[in-house]
Amino acid sequence: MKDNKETTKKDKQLDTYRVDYNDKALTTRQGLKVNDTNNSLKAGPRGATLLEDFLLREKIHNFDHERIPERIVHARGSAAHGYFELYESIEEYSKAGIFTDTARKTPVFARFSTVAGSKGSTDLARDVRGFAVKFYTEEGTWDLVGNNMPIFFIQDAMKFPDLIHSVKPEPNNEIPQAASAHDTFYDFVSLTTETLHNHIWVMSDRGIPRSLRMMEGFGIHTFRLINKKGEAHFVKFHWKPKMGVHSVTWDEAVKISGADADFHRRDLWEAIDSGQFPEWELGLQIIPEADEHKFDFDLLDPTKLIPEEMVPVKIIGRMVLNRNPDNFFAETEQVAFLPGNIVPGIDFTNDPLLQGRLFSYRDTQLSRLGSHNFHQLPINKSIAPVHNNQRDGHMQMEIPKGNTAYFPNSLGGGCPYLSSVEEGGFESYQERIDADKIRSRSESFSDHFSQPALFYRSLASWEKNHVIGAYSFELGKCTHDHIKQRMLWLIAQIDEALANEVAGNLGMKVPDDIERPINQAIGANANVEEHQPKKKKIYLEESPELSQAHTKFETIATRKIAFLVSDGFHMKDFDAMKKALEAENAVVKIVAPHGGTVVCDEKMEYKVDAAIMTTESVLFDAIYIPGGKKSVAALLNTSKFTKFINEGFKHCKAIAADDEGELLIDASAFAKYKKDKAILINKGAKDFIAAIAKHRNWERMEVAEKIAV
Ligand code: HDD
Repeated sequence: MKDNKETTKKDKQLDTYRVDYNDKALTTRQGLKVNDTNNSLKAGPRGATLLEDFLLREKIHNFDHERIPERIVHARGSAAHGYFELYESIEEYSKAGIFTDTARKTPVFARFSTVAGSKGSTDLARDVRGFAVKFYTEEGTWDLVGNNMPIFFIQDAMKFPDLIHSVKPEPNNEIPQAASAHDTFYDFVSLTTETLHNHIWVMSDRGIPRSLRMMEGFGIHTFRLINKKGEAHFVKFHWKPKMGVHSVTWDEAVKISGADADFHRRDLWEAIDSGQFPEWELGLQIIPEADEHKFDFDLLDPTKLIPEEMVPVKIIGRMVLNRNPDNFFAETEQVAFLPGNIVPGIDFTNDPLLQGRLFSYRDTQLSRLGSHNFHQLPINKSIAPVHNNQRDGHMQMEIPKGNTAYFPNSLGGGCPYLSSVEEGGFESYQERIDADKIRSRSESFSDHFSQPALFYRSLASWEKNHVIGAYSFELGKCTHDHIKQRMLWLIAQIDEALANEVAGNLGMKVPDDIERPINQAIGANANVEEHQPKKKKIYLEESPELSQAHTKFETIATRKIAFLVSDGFHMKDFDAMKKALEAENAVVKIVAPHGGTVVCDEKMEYKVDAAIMTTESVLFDAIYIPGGKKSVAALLNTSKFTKFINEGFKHCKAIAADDEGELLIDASAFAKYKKDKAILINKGAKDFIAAIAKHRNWERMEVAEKIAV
């Protein structure tokens, strides 16, 4: 492994907890050396087993308690260590050390997750992805707990349990796992129009990323930055992946879930392990306080984004993930993110979703991790020193000295002492509030259609087709017609053509009108028409930044290319292509009719990476078939190779062949589409590399859909 030699302060701290079992004797938990861990203590070889057996009791007792409750949402996750570094100080906006000191490398731990599925569910579920980053800053820990979509489903934390109960498996039979395509979710969505914006993002390609390394991250809420003078600016946080934003198709997602349910986890692990460190740039949308009411939507409404064309994203630094965890449980499972963890220079706003989160995360760690001392676990421990009068409780790991545990005190010399703002003491932003206490929602939160419509308008035609497919699949899985009808009517408020396409696939018609969903959030007595105007506001015709067609297509690093070969393949073709791809840091894998080795026409032996029966086309980004009569004849003899390339074509991937390799294409379902610009026969490595960098040839989609595999 190409490890990053620089160790951060956090890494040094973790090192004091790491235990290496190499060359060590097996012991009990008390350090007693053990001479037999295979047999229990018995009265005679055939028993009875004796209660005295403390070795048996300790081993079984520990095993019985190995599991902790999984996270109530975001249970399935993968994480890595790394660092954040700042390109330029933004001291005019924030006094946070992480945003002013360009000499620092702030250690981070980032965890990516799906939302609905259990800990052991597939990575490729259609879902939002969590994007949580723990910054171990010199001034204390800052957690930016976001998602890969810039908006959320609901506007008020009060609705979170309802949202999650509707999407999770249904309570009577615990079906379906890691899937939103069921009645209860659409019952809720169709009655809660504020969900439509986040929902259409999930229906888009953003809901099925190619890799955790190829998705954006967003802080979602509007936060505040505070500078040294105490002045505030509103801010939205963005993570922009260096590799661009790329996705798989739904057909691939379904098949990957069967072929390799750990596809994203493995991809992240292998990239870091091979020294191809994933990287994101941190960007800010900064809004002066004076502009708070300048927009057609409310900055405090987490179901709204600020189009980048209206407020550009200012790139200020980068995060690099360069080290895999040593232990999944101790690090990835025990890490506890709290949106309430902030540092001087960053502050909250009155976004009602954010305010509720400030309670929920600390609370949930208690049932998950079992003790309010979870901040002392190595992965959660701050690198800034911790001194306070909070005491005791389950699993206290420290030994606070002295006889005072209160403030003020004189017996302890007044310690631990308070810090002024100048000395780094945290002070909340002094926002003036003069209001009645009411249980209600602001009128400014009531437009639920304009932004999903903007999102849909901004997509490329192939992205729109994917959205149609996703809605059709999801609603097709619902069993109640009245739920489907409500959804169709609502989709029509976003885009009528979209709703008509989906209705056609469902064998239904878009209803002219429906019994209006009474949005409980706004109030049962509210005039729904007035609050959710059928006529959408168009404050921007399109926002190109929302489409993946405008992402980066610069690199093929870490892309996986399947080389289909059998004995007798042309070594010259093979070696030249492999060398060219590996020079770009792509990963070449030999797929052959059998495991073991294959022999080329020059009698050299090559190790097979995967026998065809153990792998699938959906696990690769592109396919290459070198020449060699005998080799290609063997591929033609094993029908799964034809299926392999048919699927590659269907999923719009680049396919290259040299010499006799073309015969496999001639035998495929797409033989008549050889002129496709990502089918490269005897074209050399350069064109193949360019086609792989494009991720997919989406222009092929119309014919690709006709390929039956
Ligand atoms: Fe949440 C976990 C992201 C709203 C309650 N949430 C959790 C994680 C992410 C998010 C990424 C996993 C963190 C990890 O890797 O450990 N959640 C969000 C975003 C939201 C959001 C971006 C809206 C903008 N969440 C939200 C609300 C509530 C919660 C409104 C409750 C009122 N979320 C939780 C939780 C979890 C959680 C139940 C489960 C595990 C945990 O906190 O640590 O407290």
